Amino acid sequence: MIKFPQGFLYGSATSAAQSEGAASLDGKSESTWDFWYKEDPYKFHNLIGPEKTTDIYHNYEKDVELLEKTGHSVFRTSIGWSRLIPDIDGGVNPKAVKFYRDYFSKIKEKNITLYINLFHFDMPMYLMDIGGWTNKETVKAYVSYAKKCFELFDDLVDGWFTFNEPIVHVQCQYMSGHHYPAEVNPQKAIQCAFYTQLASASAIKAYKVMDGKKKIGIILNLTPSYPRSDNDGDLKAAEISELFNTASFLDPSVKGYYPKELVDIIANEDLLPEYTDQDLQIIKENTIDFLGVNYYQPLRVMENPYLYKDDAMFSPGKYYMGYDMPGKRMNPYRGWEIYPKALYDIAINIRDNYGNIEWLVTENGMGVEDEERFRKDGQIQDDYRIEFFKEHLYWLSKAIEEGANCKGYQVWTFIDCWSWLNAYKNRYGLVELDLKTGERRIKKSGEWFYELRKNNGFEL
Ligand code: BGP
Repeated sequence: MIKFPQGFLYGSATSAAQSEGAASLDGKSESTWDFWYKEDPYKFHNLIGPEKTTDIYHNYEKDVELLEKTGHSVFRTSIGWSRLIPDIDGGVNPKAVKFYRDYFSKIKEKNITLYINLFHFDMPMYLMDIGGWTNKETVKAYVSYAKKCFELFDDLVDGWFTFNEPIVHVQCQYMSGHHYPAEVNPQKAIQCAFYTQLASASAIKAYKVMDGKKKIGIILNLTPSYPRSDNDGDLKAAEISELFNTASFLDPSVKGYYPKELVDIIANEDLLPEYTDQDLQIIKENTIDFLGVNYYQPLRVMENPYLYKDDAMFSPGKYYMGYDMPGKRMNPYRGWEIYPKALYDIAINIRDNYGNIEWLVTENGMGVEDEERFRKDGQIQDDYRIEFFKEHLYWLSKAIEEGANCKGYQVWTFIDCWSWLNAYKNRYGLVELDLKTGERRIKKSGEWFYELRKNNGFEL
């Protein structure tokens, strides 16, 4: 039997844009996703956009009952910035306040720990129009939005997160084309990363100035970089990949400063962002109280064996390349490697190199296509998902036994939700969503999760 410490939290996470629906109702203005879908619907799987998503907006009363039925003791969602503050003038939308207060109160009535995240990839379009995270004005707007959230909802919230996976909006907006404005521009990517970090630290500062008493942190997707071999070139590649993919947000968030080796690389490439000494001071003085870790897949890397043209556009690929390891275990639907032991490695890294700061798993899960084929007697028998959870929990429990300061485990996700460009292609939920009728049905994994929480552990 694998057991967890007393008080260990079990639950799931979602985000506003992926679960609420009602994207153009009750005063909400467009986010980048609403705008992009209107401009280019063919980018989205089966042409399904963010308008409806799971429609928690209209169903939250019943959905909160399902949180209880699937054993949740913790839940995380985000606030839709363009729902709460629909305009650049900064005025609050009273209908949004009512919705979030009702929704959050319902969760609290069930005695569920509630973590609220302020930014999960859904930038208001009125701020994207001025450059989004590449413009310092957005940092100012974000801090004023964060303060409003603290004033309006702090009494209902048990912990705050400033951002979800900030490296994703950096890479996807300005390197890979997966998020609007889908540019390839390394200078903007670096500026976007820096202003995002500054925004996070500034929101923490604002919360402390308001004498906020709850924990405040950031959620990072930690993807350990494993080298192809023990050869120097591969080891160096893994080290640099860690700097870009892990330390870039983890170090300033936990330690208050960027690793010198990373700054040197960026300076060498002549790509340092605009910053002031005061900005660095804010980052230094406002580190996080606790950390959220999203984990899905590891990175496998090798040295780049090719010559890099002197005038080639910068890309971290100059310093390391992805390594397609033969025989790796895959989730073929999402195209992600499954490697549960990485969760142990992450935990040990946090324990040994980041002061063993308090943290919890804020996302872990398996997206599978066409789950209909696993239906038996009306219920989706997602045994593969239960196995996936068990294996990750096994490695997590081992790390906790060895002193890791992990306080909980949240899966992605509660009810099948909309996944950015993949829309509803891969399903992750403990609860099935019937896209045609909107009906919700608990999957086998949802029942298993209830037992997991009840027993504070599981039979291997
Ligand atoms: C994380 C995001 C989530 C969620 C999840 C699954 O990176 O924080 O928003 O979408 O990944 O990924 P996907 O939806 O792309 O399959």
